[in-house]
Amino acid sequence: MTSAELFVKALENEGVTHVFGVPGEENLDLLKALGASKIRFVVTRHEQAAGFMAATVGRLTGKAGVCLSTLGPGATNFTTAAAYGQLGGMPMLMITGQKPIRKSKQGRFQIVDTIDLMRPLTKWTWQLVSGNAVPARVREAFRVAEEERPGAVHLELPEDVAAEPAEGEPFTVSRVRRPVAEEKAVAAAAEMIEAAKSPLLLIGAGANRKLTSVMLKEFIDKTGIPFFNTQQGKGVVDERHPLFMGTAALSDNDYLHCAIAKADLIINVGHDVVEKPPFFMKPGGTKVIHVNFTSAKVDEIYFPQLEVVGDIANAVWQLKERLRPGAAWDFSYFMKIKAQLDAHVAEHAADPRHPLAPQRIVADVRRAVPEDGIVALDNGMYKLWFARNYRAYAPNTLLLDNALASMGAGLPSAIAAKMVRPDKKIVAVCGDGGFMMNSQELETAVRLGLDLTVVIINDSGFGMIKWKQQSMGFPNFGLEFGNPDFVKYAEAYGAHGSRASSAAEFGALLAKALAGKGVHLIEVPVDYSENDRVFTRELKEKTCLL
Ligand SMILES: Cc1ncc(C[n+]2csc(CCOP(=O)(O)OP(=O)(O)O)c2C)c(N)n1
Ligand SMILES: [Mg+2]
Repeated sequence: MTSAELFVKALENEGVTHVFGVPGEENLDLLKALGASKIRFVVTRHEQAAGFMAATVGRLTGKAGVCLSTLGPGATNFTTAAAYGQLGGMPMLMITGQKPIRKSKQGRFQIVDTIDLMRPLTKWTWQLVSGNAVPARVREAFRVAEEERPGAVHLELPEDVAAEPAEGEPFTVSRVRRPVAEEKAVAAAAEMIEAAKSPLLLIGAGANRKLTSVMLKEFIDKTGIPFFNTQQGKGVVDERHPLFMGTAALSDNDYLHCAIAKADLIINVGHDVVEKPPFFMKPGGTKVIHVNFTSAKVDEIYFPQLEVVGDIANAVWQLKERLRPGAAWDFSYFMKIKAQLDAHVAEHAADPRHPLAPQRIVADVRRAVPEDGIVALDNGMYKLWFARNYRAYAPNTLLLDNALASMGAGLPSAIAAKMVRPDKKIVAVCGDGGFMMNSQELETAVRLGLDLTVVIINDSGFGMIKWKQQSMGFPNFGLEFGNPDFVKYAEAYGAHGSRASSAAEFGALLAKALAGKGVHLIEVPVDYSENDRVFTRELKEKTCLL
């Protein structure tokens, strides 16, 4: 047995089903071992895409997704995906090759210090120097990647180490129960919530765990406390719930912020400060109870007054068991704001204009996608519209990145979602900018025979930055580009291409694509004048209801 074969045995032992990547000659022993295993090796057309796919597998399954690249340029191409997994709290393992470490005929050709390169981007990075260390290092890699808070890890397997004989068996995967919140902390939190007048529950990314989602629903139903979420907390509790107050896609000035300003206490379950702030704390303002696996990272805008640290699902359950309705609880103002927000979100949902209003695009996608269908967003202006206006009905049904907020992940994450959730309808929503950053993966999707719909929102520019530029009063400069003919582009890959030539046609094309086989690309032109009208003017100028 070679170290490479033992490595693959260890991956199998961890339950790995897919490895995504672009191999180089330094990976050939590992590739051979993968070829002989049950694990599916998925060739991608860029390492960054392979990394986004591995991170998405981790996000959807809770088990580290795995990707593979060569040394030097392959490893440097992994860096954005490493940051994506790391900031996004998605467990992933990156494996890179390296020239032989004992004796190399190639001098320093292609060599960068990949271990040091990965250090600031991962939870753990390690070079294997002996085959016999494989079982321990692989187990440690998975343990670290999957442990709260999850993230990226990296192992370097040099060419000579991969080829050498190795002995041993993979380590048994141990089951760990997380420590639970201390009873006194829970009692103090319950007391604070009971004494509040208008408490509000915030659901963040860390609450996106199966059991937590169930507990939160019970907590809300029992207490009647209204809730809102962060972008990465979307869908943890069904957003059709009558107590759902919206998503904090903006940090301030949204309708939701009227409610936040009126709340005297926010019970923050699982929010991670790596996300764009859902609101700004002010000294002497609304108090916050931090409920999370780990203690709060404090800064100028986040300094909770009480912390309940431990397994989140258990903490929410303990709180639910203990809480009695507060004598002064009054949620009537929140319900007024909810009605106002719901009416605002419904505006323009059937707007007939062409190019389409972003609100119409969101509403049409929601109408077309089944309850458990998954929408994977790339990063651009439409992400704000989806985060505010799209109602997610189940956990992980709106995959967006509000941590690194990198362009280019929409299509790769949709591909990965389809691979681990083959029974679900999957739609990637990308801007014309972000799509073109990894559009080569259309070939991967077609080659894999996936049924996938890709929506491209076309404004011939970097719309999000154009909106910011405009709202700063700067002249329009440096943010516009031309696009390929997207219909022909799709067809060149063997995908189906179409263009929405009217507002009504968009919904029809979506329905057809979702019912059909193969990869469907739908180009939809967007009218981004709504960005300025709603975000810069309407929201900033409105005053909160009394
Ligand atoms: C890799 C990367 N580069 C740059 C940015 C900065 N950025 C954020 S949104 C955006 C524009 C995105 O354009 P597009 O994908 O066309 O979406 P649109 O905003 O036009 O809808 C840019 C350049 C980023 N987030 N990620
Ligand atoms: Mg654009």
